[in-house]
Amino acid sequence: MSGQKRRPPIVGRYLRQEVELASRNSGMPLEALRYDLTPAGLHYLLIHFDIPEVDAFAWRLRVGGLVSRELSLSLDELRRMRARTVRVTLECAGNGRGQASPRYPSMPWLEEGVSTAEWTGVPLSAVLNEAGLEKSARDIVFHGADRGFDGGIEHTYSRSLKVPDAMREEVLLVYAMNGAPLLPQHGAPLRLVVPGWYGMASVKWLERIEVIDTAFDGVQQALSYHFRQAAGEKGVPCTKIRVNSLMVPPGIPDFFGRRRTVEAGDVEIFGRAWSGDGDVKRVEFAVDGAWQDATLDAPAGPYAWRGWRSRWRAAVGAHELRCRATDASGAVQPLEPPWDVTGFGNNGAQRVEVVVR
Ligand SMILES: Nc1nc2c(c(=O)[nH]1)N[C@H]1C(S)=C(S)[C@@H](COP(=O)(O)O)O[C@H]1N2
Ligand SMILES: [Mo]
Repeated sequence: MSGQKRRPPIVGRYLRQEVELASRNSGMPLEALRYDLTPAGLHYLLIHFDIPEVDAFAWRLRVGGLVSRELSLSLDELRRMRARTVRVTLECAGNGRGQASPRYPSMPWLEEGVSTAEWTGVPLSAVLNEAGLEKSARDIVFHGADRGFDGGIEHTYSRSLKVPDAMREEVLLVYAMNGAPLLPQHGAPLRLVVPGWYGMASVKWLERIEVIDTAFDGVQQALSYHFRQAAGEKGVPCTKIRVNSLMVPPGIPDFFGRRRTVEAGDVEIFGRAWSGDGDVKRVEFAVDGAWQDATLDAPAGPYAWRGWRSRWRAAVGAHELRCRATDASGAVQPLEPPWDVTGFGNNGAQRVEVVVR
């Protein structure tokens, strides 16, 4: 499947199809970086097909395949199980794609495909233990209720995890977001949340869990969501979120083009940094290429973004502000977008153009 022909890259203007995708899949406005927990209505969205119609009363989660006991669980039955809440920063693997040139024709995120919520649900491991995995179990497949075409192939949105990744205690079957019932656009009545991994792993509108003894070869697993230097390569699967950071753009924006105007004097810059591969250890902030360490807020949990701040003495003129984070694995954000054929994993340092008056 990896040899499948993909769409050719684009240099220049956005296509009508990209604008359509961008209108359906809203991003988080960068000023919402201020909230520790992104209000549900400001949380970014990525919906490949249509939001499916699901009747929560008739709905059941089916668990089958290589298990000792097949399960069929209602929402009430899941709600009666021991619940857990985890604060998680989700980021779309395609975040930043729209800044690369040439770019891959898909959702043209600039940098707003990231948000943080508190997700409540049942640990996936509890349900899998209840079903009892057979010795031969290799992949756990999660099937959503949504269906469509990509690259000419009709499929249901389905993704898999290997058994050790699925059994991590913080991987949840989620029915509530920020303390309220899950909204239709975020996967109601039940979704998977895989903390630390790019968003594609967190399957929404979950209907069926299937345990298999082979490597799952669905479109969203085996064809899409791979880092590739060149088209046609097998590639490396997207998993953990790369270290990344953003700032709230200071001052006030222009309606068309969003260039910032800032008053001269002391400006407090605030932002967030996150990584799926260890805690954020350092954030640096730069004005016109002069880097300095920012001050980190207290960590907000192993899977949530961390606040940072820096003071800027803004002098009259045009300036470029940037930020970059380093995580516990030693990874640092690159200054330019790392190359990837389909535009995944762009954690290149943010650029904010401002005019100080
Ligand atoms: N069933 C299903 N699950 C899905 C998707 C989808 O299109 N269908 N999109 C995935 C992608 S690519 C991302 S980034 C996250 C986005 O979750 P959110 O819309 O709740 O922010 O959901 C993931 N789960
Ligand atoms: Mo995504």
